[in-house]
Amino acid sequence: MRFIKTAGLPFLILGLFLVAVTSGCVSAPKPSTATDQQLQPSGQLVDGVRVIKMEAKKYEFVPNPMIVRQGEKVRLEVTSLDVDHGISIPAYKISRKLSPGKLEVIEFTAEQSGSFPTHCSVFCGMGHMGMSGELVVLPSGR
Ligand SMILES: [Cu+2]
Repeated sequence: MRFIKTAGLPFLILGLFLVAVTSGCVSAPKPSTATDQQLQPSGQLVDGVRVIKMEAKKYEFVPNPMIVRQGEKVRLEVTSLDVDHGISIPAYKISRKLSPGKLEVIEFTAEQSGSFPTHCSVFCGMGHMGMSGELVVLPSGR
């Protein structure tokens, strides 16, 4: 047991964590982080599709971050409330122009987990460069 008490302990914890994650076992002990508890998927599930109604306006996206689960089919329903904007999520090869008042529907499958930057892709004014956000794809195996 001396091995476990010394250098082995971090690896033991990591191993348990990996087993819990990869097995998809909900009840297995797993280090709980603030992130796990705070992040709830955005929008709602409609017929198995994660539907998120989004607004773009000077100079933000709402909601931000958008949170989905890995493997989900996602439908973003995005509308600009003021001027021309764009929404770009490079990691998912998504780029769409947003005209004021016009609903844009963007569909994709959240295959890759992680945190991915999003940004406005159409110049919209002085705050354009700061108009960014984040897509968070929670790993499956919750
Ligand atoms: Cu912009």
